[in-house]
Amino acid sequence: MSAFAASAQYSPAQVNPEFAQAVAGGLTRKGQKALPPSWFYDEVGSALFEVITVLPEYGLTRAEAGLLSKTADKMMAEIVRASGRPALVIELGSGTGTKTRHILAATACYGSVRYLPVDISSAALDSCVKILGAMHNVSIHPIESTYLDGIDLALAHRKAGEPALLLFLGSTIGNFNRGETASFLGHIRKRMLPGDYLLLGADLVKPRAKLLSAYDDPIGVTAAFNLNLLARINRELDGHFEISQFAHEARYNERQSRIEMHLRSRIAQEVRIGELGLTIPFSAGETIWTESSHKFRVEEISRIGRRGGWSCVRQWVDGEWGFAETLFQNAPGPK
Ligand code: AVI
Repeated sequence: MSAFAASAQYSPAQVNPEFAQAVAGGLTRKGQKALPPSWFYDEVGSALFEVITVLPEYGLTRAEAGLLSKTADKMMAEIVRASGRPALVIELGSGTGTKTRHILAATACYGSVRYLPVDISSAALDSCVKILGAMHNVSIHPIESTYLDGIDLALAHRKAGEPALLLFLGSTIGNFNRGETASFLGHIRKRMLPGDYLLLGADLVKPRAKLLSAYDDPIGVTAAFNLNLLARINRELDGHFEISQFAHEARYNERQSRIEMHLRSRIAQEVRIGELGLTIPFSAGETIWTESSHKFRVEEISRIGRRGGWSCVRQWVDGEWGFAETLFQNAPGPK
């Protein structure tokens, strides 16, 4: 692609100041260049992620959907018996909400439900409304926001005495730094009331080869998902990345039990980003770290929740792929 072709797609009307700031900060920092994974999900990235979820090598989403379809009715009966019907279901990083259907259907059996998906991607929220919009007894109120602000906005919909159920599915918790997970769950809990629930989906540690093919699939969908971040910079920030001069790379860090995704510069090059007024130098082989995807042990998940102040109610495990769904409650007690 020529520099002209790269900037020809650029549309100045699209500049998002937070994206501009994240790119400028991540590409000019000393040492390892990095971009936060939350910026993967523009319209193209969200569509590519949907394709990833049906790849034979990426069993995560299928495993979670299978677990939820088997357990949602029993889980909801247990919640209703203990605390009453959760008329408010909030989901963080909802994506298109496909796997959420099982939970909503089980909840809607007991009466009407207000479903509040929270996502920073308007594209993901649009398809969530399309996919789940026609469910019986379910009204959808999408919230385009970061997670913590989104929870506050969503909880403003609570009527007195209603328990809320917060969903954090798809192992998005794995995209946080390990040191931040317990404190993030603690920040969530402090926003909620005693008796509220959290359902957390987390991918489990599994053999290196299985993980590497899940994050470096043979037909290159994950590579396209990763490289789209550079294409997004071209489109939205007048970037001049030659996409073919970067390669997708997935590494497994055994010590940290995490997949690390990088974009490797194939040559020494300089890349101009017009909207930022920056020219970014790359040495041959240098990488931009774009995502960490942590994998957990079952007992580690309940421990992290407890460190965030939650009580573990129950866990369900899919042993075939290796995925766990954990139901926590914000038990009454000291805040
Ligand atoms: C959204 N998140 C949990 C996915 C994951 O597995 O970490 C994103 C993803 N990255 C590459 N493939 C899928």
